Amino acid sequence: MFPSLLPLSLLATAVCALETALQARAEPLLNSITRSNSTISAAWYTGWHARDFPLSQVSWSKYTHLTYAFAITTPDVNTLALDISDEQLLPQFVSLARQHQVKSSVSIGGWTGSRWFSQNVITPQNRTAFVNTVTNLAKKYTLDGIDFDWEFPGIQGIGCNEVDPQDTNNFLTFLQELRTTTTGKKLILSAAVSDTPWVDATGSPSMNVSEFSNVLDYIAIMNYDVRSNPVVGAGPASPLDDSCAPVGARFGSAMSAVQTWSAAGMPVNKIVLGVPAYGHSFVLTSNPDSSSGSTTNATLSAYPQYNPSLEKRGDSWDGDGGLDVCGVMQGPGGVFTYWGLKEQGFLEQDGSVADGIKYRFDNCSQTPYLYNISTGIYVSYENDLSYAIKGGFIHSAGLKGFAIWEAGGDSNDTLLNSILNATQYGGPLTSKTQPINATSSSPSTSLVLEGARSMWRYFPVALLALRPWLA
Ligand SMILES: *[C@@H]1O[C@H](CO)[C@@H](O)[C@H](O)[C@H]1NC(C)=O
Ligand SMILES: *[C@@H]1O[C@H](CO)[C@@H](O)[C@H](O)[C@H]1NC(C)=O
Ligand SMILES: *[C@@H]1O[C@H](CO)[C@@H](O)[C@H](O)[C@H]1NC(C)=O
Ligand SMILES: *[C@@H]1O[C@H](CO)[C@@H](O)[C@H](O)[C@H]1NC(C)=O
Ligand SMILES: *[C@@H]1O[C@H](CO)[C@@H](O)[C@H](O)[C@H]1NC(C)=O
Ligand SMILES: *[C@@H]1O[C@H](CO)[C@@H](O)[C@H](O)[C@H]1NC(C)=O
Ligand SMILES: *[C@@H]1O[C@H](CO)[C@@H](O)[C@H](O)[C@H]1NC(C)=O
Ligand SMILES: *[C@@H]1O[C@H](CO)[C@@H](O)[C@H](O)[C@H]1NC(C)=O
Ligand SMILES: CC(=O)N[C@H]1CO[C@H](CO)[C@@H](O)[C@@H]1O
Repeated sequence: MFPSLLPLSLLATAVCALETALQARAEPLLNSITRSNSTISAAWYTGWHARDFPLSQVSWSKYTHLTYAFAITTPDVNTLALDISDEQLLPQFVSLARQHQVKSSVSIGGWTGSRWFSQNVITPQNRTAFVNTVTNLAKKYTLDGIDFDWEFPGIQGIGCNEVDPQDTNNFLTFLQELRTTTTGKKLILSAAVSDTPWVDATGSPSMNVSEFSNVLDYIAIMNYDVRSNPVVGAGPASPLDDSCAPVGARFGSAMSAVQTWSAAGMPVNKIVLGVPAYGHSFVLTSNPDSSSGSTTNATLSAYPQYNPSLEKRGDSWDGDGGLDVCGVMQGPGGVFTYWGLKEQGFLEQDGSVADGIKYRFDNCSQTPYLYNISTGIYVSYENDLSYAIKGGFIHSAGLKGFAIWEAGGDSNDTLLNSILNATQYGGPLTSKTQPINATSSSPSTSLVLEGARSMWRYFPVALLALRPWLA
């Protein structure tokens, strides 16, 4: 009996190894990628896209945090508004998140929902009332966190927000008070921010935000919707770097944003990089292909001339335009989600560039562009490569992680897998992914105004809005 045991156990070992090998082959490495406990992998989930992107399609195991958008501010400091459909969906969102050990937050504000932040925090009485309103929301839905997406303290956003020079100070005082409450102590508090710090009472980016870092768990820098300059040409909407961009086209980048925020006292390990799962399109006014028909990508110009007052509808999530919450008529957003680029024929199902579409990877911004020469449509977007490079930057700069706007924009987890892997293990080596030093001069106010804007992303009605980056 005994001698036969050895061969049997060897056989078992061999079968086991074979099974493992087969599994590895059957299951691509990408599918084995999961979240890490040491970095944040986050995304916003939008209630208004729930029909097309139901909760069941969320890749819960790859996220550490998911944020439901949005609860919006109202003229009544005692009320934060949720759509009726959100009131129904939010409990399911929270429950699914909990089942998957994902932290759930609700984001307050957004491009169209920030109108009343200012007066909600403007006096001690209102701050106390608003602290109550926020903690009640958290308790009602048993949330792990609250995300503040005030666009923007001290700066007019969509056009009809209440704004006060003391907004940033009042916001801080409000957060400090929130932290003194039993509920507020336990909440994960985050803020979605632009490429430059909130402005101080003089309207300049704050030079010292260290007090915010004491009350917030992290900030998510919205390095997207970065505008283009019609004089220079259509550029990247989410550049990793812009120090190498043409003069007149430097409106903020992931690297400049991290430098500026950390120089103002926000520790890099409290900075999450916000990344877009969508691209912006432009209608070109000249052929960017100087080779007239040759297949060489390299002849495509990086900053083609475009018509700043013309925007065509992007994918099926993009709107045709209409009145925004301020009553101003807006055209279509010209926005394509990553899957929308497949839907609209720019990309193949596997993410490769479709026949007849031209592709360029910009080595300054480290982002790709697509061109349909026959329609003159140019799209600045994100792919697995630009996401891997951004993930590599997060890794080498020691940031806290990433947050994707929005979970439903990805396709087959291509973008998510790429940034998740690179955030944990490092990205492709480029000159852009080296650690950066947090020493930066103070940016100009215009940079804030022109930098990462939020626009269309927020709320159904916001889908109608936009194009302010053209302003
Ligand atoms: C991550 O954290 C979860 C929950 O705290 C724990 O169950 C799991 O073992 C951790 N995973 C790793 C790889 O540390
Ligand atoms: C405080 O909140 C109330 C109720 O929401 C609002 O009517 C009032 O205008 C706010 N106070 C200020 C000074 O804005
Ligand atoms: C920033 O503000 C904090 C708290 O007020 C203070 O302790 C710190 O010295 C300030 N940092 C700089 C560089 O001024
Ligand atoms: C153009 O870019 C596409 C997409 O990356 C690539 O497949 C193709 O090989 C490139 N063509 C040339 C001539 O470099
Ligand atoms: C480019 O646009 C034209 C006109 O809309 C369209 O017919 C064509 O299919 C597009 N090309 C690709 C590769 O999608
Ligand atoms: C981009 O590539 C061009 C051509 O290879 C090179 O001259 C330029 O220095 C590169 N720029 C950056 C920022 O790496
Ligand atoms: C993950 O990142 C490592 C390091 O950059 C790379 O070698 C590997 O190919 C990546 N894996 C996947 C599945 O993308
Ligand atoms: C960053 O700082 C280190 C140490 O202060 C210095 O040696 C290095 O040259 C700096 N790197 C850059 C890119 O400025
Ligand atoms: C390459 C790949 O796996 N593509 C799939 C992505 O997902 C869609 C549906 O969600 C499939 O149709 C594609 O085949």
